[in-house]
Amino acid sequence: MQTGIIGLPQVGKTTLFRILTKAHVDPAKGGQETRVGVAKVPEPRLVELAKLYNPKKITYATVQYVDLGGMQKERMRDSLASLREVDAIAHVIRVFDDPSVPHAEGTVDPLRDATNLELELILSDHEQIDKRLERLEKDLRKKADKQFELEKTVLEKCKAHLEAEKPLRELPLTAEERKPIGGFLFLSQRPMLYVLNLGDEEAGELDTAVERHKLGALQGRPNTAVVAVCGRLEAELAEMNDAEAAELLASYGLKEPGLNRLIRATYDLMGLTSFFTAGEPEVRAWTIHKNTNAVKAAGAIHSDIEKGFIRAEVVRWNDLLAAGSLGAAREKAQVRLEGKEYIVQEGDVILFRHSG
Ligand SMILES: Nc1nc2c(ncn2[C@@H]2O[C@H](COP(=O)(O)OP(=O)(O)OP(=O)(O)O)[C@@H](O)[C@H]2O)c(=O)[nH]1
Ligand SMILES: [Mg+2]
Repeated sequence: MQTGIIGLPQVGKTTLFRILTKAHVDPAKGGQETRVGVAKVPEPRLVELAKLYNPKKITYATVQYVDLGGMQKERMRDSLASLREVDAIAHVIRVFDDPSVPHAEGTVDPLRDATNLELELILSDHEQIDKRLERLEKDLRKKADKQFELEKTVLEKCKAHLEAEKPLRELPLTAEERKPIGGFLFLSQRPMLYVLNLGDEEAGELDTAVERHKLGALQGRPNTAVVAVCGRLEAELAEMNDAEAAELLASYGLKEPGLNRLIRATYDLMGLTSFFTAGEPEVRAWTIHKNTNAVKAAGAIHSDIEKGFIRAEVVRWNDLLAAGSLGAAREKAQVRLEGKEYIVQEGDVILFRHSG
């Protein structure tokens, strides 16, 4: 699962990418190159669980980010084409004011930038739908076909939605409607994370950034999330040791880096969630799609465990912590035996029993 980082030139994409993925980025390479990196999903509960097991290893869940470079007007088409590969989009929007950093549009106007880029996605999908509809109509004139009829109906519904300048991620579709258009990689259908890149001076007021900058229009929409970060400040944090970073955060009245919230928001938008496994060798978070059943979740660990699945022993992470060990949790009847169809819940600690 990949999230593509996009935005106008010089809004702070690479700064964010670098700190998200702790990647070393050669500044001399400029803004045009695509970079892929992996970010750890912050999970304080893993550290808590590790206190029970003293494991050799703690393994975090990860998400991949792709820095797609700036969306210059003249190469918009190329930029959009590379977006088809990603599962979600993080649009970095410049809110910080800094005369030494040039702005592609001349002035800082976050809502304008968000709206304009959204329109590009909408136009690209509209064009793709128009082409497909033309083709479908031709084929349907030659011979009736139920599948094609259904596809046409759904595409027309999508088209009307796009013509109202609304992205497809906000169009509710039934499972049946989704099927015939599943093969199209519509851009405006991707979950969208708006990343507001604020100036350092706003670090203490991240929670109210949306209101202060009158960006309420971006919030509360389906398959969309908004997070505020201070890109440059976060970059400074990333260079410090833990104690220094904690001190700087505290001086701004912050408990954790904004990046943690950003990564969690991405994870959530992509419909992902985690369960844990815990033992002496390793305490680990595993990534699954929400609403995954136990046998499929076992497959996230190893296909052999999925194949030989007998049952899952499941305990809530906080019950396990409070009990102090799996044995103690069993005695308190907090460990449930679940079968293949059990829907794994966020924060479950699972021990899979399997044959082979
Ligand atoms: N004042 C201020 N400057 C920032 C902030 N975030 C990034 N910058 C600066 O803005 C400039 C561009 O940052 P990048 O991260 O390279 O931006 P980009 O979006 O990757 O740029 P391109 O790849 O060229 O499109 C750099 O000089 C950063 O130091 C911020 O929060 N505040
Ligand atoms: Mg860049």
